[in-house]
Amino acid sequence: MHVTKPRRWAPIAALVTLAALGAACSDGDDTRTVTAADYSFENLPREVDAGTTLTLKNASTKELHEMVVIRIPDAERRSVQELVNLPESQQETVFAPGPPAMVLIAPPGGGDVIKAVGDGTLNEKGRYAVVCFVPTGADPQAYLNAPPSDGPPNVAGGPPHVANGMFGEITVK
Ligand SMILES: [Cu+2]
Repeated sequence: MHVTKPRRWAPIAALVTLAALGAACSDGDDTRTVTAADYSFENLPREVDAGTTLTLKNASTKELHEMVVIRIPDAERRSVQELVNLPESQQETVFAPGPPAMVLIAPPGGGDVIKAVGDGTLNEKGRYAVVCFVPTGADPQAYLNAPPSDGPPNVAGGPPHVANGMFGEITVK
C-alpha cells in the first residue's frame, strides 16, 4: 500500500510539544478506550453517540502511536481505506480544511495519553477517519521531543503507520 504523509497535518506537530508539557486528563462516564497496536486500532467503536469521549491505550512496548481523528465531509461516500490510499493532492481536497477533531498520542509501555488536539470528545455527527501517521520504527522520545515546526516531527523512521494498515472509521450519531 502506498500512503504518503499529508502535509496538511503540519500544524499538529507544533502542538505536540506544548501538549506534552501539560498533559493531564480525567475521563468521564461516556469514555471509550481504543487500543493502539502494531499496526492497528483495536476496540474502535463503529458508532458512538455525539458527546462520547475517546481515549487511547498503547499496547505496544516499542512503538509510539497516535490517533488522528478527521471529520469526513458529508458528501464523501468512499471508505476510509479508499481515502487513505488516494494521492496526497486528492486527500487534501477530500478531508475538510482545518485541524483534525482530535489527536491523541500514547507512548509505548503504557505512559499517559497526550491530548495534542482537542479533548477527545466527538461532538459533531458524521463519519470520521481514524489514522496514525507516526513513522514506523521512530524513536518515541525523539518524536515527542521534536521542536515545534511547520511540518511533522522530523525524526528517522519508515513509512507512517497508516501505510501498515493503522487506520479505521468511526461514525458519530
Ligand atoms: Cu501508530
